[in-house]
Amino acid sequence: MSRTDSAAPEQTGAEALVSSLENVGAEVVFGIPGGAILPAYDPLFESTVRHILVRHEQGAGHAAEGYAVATGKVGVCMATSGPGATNLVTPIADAYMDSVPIVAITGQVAAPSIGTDAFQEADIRGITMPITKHSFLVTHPDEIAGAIASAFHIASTGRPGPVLVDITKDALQARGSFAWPPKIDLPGYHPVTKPHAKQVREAARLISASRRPVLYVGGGVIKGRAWGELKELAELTGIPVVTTLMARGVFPDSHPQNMGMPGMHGTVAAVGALQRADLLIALGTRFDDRVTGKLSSFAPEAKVIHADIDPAEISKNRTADVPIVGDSKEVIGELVSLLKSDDHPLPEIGAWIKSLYDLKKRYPTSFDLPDDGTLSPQHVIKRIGEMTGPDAYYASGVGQHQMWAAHFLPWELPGRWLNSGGLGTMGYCVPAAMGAKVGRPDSVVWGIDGDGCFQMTNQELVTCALEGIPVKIAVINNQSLGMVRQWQTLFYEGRYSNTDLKTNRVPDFPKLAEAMGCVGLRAEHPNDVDAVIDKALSINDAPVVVEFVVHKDAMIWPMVAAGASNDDIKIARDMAPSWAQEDL
Ligand SMILES: Cc1ncc(C[n+]2csc(CCOP(=O)(O)OP(=O)(O)O)c2C)c(N)n1
Repeated sequence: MSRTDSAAPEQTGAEALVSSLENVGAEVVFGIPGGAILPAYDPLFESTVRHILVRHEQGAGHAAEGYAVATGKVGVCMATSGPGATNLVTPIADAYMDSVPIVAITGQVAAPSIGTDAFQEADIRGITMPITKHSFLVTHPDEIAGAIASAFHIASTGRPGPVLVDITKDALQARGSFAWPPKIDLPGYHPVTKPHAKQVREAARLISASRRPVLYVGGGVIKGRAWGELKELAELTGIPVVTTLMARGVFPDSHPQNMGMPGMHGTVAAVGALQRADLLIALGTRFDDRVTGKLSSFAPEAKVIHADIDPAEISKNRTADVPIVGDSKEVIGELVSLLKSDDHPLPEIGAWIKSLYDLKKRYPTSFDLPDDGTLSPQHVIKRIGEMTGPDAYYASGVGQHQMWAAHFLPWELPGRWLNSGGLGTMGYCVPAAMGAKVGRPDSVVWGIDGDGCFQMTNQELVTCALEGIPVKIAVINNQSLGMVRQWQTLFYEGRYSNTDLKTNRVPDFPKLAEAMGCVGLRAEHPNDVDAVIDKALSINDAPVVVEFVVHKDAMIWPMVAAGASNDDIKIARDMAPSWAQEDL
């Protein structure tokens, strides 16, 4: 990029920033102004880019994530220097862990003041270095267009992720030349998308020879938009599929070959399939500890084909027998072509499939209704899904309600599920739902939140009310930090240290909702559930919060205790599945 392009028009850095956002196709920016970023807000006032004024920068970051996940486009958030920037740290880390393409733009103190402990100075680039895919510190107006164009390119290509653009105030104020498109100069950044043909052939050979293969499918297959290829591969070969927390919906739950979600709270069929497999075909997934349990005892008899766009993932946790670096759409597409040819016969897996279908039938995802007339959280979540349908977008917080949502919502379509899988960020739900609704205004967007999580970021409902973003939030109120309480029940002899939120009436969630400009509803009895969901679905001109007062002792099952082997999965307290019946 040239700093002396005489043909380029003169603009301030702030104008260059806004022009760059317009040129790169950004539709919306979630943010809050402040001193260092203030120059940028002046041209933004008249821009075609919509700015949504959030109530907390964490909300801006999660909203950018929600927008990105729901649309497949890059989400943008903006904050001032110092505390504005540090408030973005959690969503940036969240986006990094879950490979979500966002660009975070922060104001920085003027370049000569950097390092002087100037007012609201924070080295946000240094702070976020380990949790960004890349970051820029821009100190000259001529560099802004290139930094923004590069940031969008890096965030959205290869393995997606967050990119920070920190711009000094003097760079925003000074005049410089603006040229679009800028030259993007990223030496060394060439994500590999096309897999190595020899590796794919080797993978096809292993698949042909396998007798107990499993397609272990992660979020990378959604990011690669490879669900069509996945369905073709699964149906061509008959190989059973497990979909991780990040991949729910990439393969329909109603499909007989779908064994469900693997891992700590996975189904018996999914966990059992992985443990007994002789071949894992791992696609866009990272052998997360929540999936593998005790790594040394994970899938002990399996060879591993591991395909991922990020070479750093391959053999990170589990050594791959056949590593494949490439885009999931290309990898799966090429596997399908090979397995259709005579050189690579389809595997003989009839006995394996039959045994897994039996397992799935014997251990379906189910729950018991409380016998004291109180609400079952699982029933509530299931009914929300059944009454709303699979085409809606569903965000969740973190905790028991997240795991129930992962099991009981209708996961039939890809890209409808927004949750914080890697970082496990309480407070993700409300702002992520807001971002999703901004990106998908014609779709129903539900947030399934916990009473604990909701109290971390619910102020973004004010933003939703004022900006005309009619999300629907279900607060699953079990009056406690339920997931932590469950661990205390199981591993700390029921000593409930600091998990009782006492949220039976404080806060009064419907009143809080009304105070924020939303419609507030409540259901306390099983008979109220359908009526209140119906009512929520009928309101489309305001955000709705529905409090469901549920039984506080409901637990999420199945469960593999932290650090335990997946072989020790329990279907209820002290109840293990009867593996003896599995003769594989
Ligand atoms: C920011 C943050 N703080 C703490 C935790 C630890 N944590 C995980 S789940 C959970 C409880 C969540 O409670 P709630 O939102 O009521 O959901 P529930 O488990 O009851 O469904 C806590 C405290 C976390 N994941 N994130």
